[in-house]
Amino acid sequence: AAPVMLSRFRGALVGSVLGDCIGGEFEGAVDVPLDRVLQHLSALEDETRGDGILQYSDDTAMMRCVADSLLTRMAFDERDMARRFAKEYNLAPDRGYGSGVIQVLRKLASPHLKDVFQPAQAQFGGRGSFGNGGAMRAAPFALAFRSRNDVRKYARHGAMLTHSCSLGYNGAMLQALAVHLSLQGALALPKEFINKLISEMEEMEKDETAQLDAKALNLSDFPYCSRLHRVKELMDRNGVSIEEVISELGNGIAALQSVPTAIFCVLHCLEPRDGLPEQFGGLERTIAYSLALGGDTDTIACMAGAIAGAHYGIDSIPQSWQMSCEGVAEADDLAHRLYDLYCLPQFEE
Ligand code: R7I
Ligand code: MG
Ligand code: MG
Repeated sequence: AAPVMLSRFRGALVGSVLGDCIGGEFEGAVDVPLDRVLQHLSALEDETRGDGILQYSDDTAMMRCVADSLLTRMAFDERDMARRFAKEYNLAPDRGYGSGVIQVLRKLASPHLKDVFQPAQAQFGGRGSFGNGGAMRAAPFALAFRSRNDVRKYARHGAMLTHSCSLGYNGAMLQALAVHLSLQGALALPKEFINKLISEMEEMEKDETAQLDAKALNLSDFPYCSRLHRVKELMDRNGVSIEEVISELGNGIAALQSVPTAIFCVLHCLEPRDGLPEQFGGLERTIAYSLALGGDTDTIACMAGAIAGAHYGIDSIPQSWQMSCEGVAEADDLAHRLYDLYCLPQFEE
């Protein structure tokens, strides 16, 4: 039976934290043999290691700021969200933040700052960051807002607090929309799911700024659309190798090289796959597969975990995995509260 909505909400945020914590092991690794991934995952069943042994990184730290802000303000409030990012960074600066974004976070801490979007705009010679830091924390926007328009709009604004390049915030919108569709059960029809994402991104990438950024960065006109078309081709292909996925989609720290990749991981793992344990459910397969790609594993697994968790629900996540990761109980609590907010009629608008 399809999971109920609350279970999907919990699956999305817990799945995201799990991907971050479990994926941290291989972040930056070039070659990750599947054996090593499976070894790492089976070690999670060892109860003698202690609870919450795998720590979360900036991905989860910032996701929690997004959720806390939306819950406290019961709306998107850019100043409040910016303040939470800065405060969180100041309290725990060693969570593995991107080397550029820490400058933004320091500036956001200033009480004299008038425009909270300005520090992000000053990044990388004025174009802004195209890193995946906006996308990695985008899931709560899909849980807080019902209308697709709001999910789009606020996921974009939320990302722009640190990522003002269109490649950065469009990646965040794509991730939030993937979670939004998954919550609604759209992954039951994988082809339609990817087609919907492609048509969403066509609208976004028509935008003049997006076109200019793509040109300036020597990319094709519709960079996200073209990656999503590759995702679709790879879905149809039999026996696609890890090497092909990496060369077609990427596994890097840029949003363009990781958001479509995370979406592919979810789609590819809807079915059992050779090399992955038979007893694994879909969410376990998705996280295992994301890790095997190497590169930005914590973030790709975090984004894939959010989309997959929204599809399979909380009951698909092994207790031993939940016990092994820091911050699972807090993520589960945020999911419950976002669900209550989502159910409020006055927040629907
Ligand atoms: O995007 P961001 O928050 O980093 C997120 C990643 C995730 O993998 C986390 O798990 C964490 O490890 O970091 O941080 P940014 O500093 O904005 O971007 C990340 C990196 O992308 C930067 O440090 C740059 O190396 C690169 N980058 C760019 N390089 C050149 N020109 C991002 N934008 C640009 C650019 O415009
Ligand atoms: Mg990280
Ligand atoms: Mg990362």
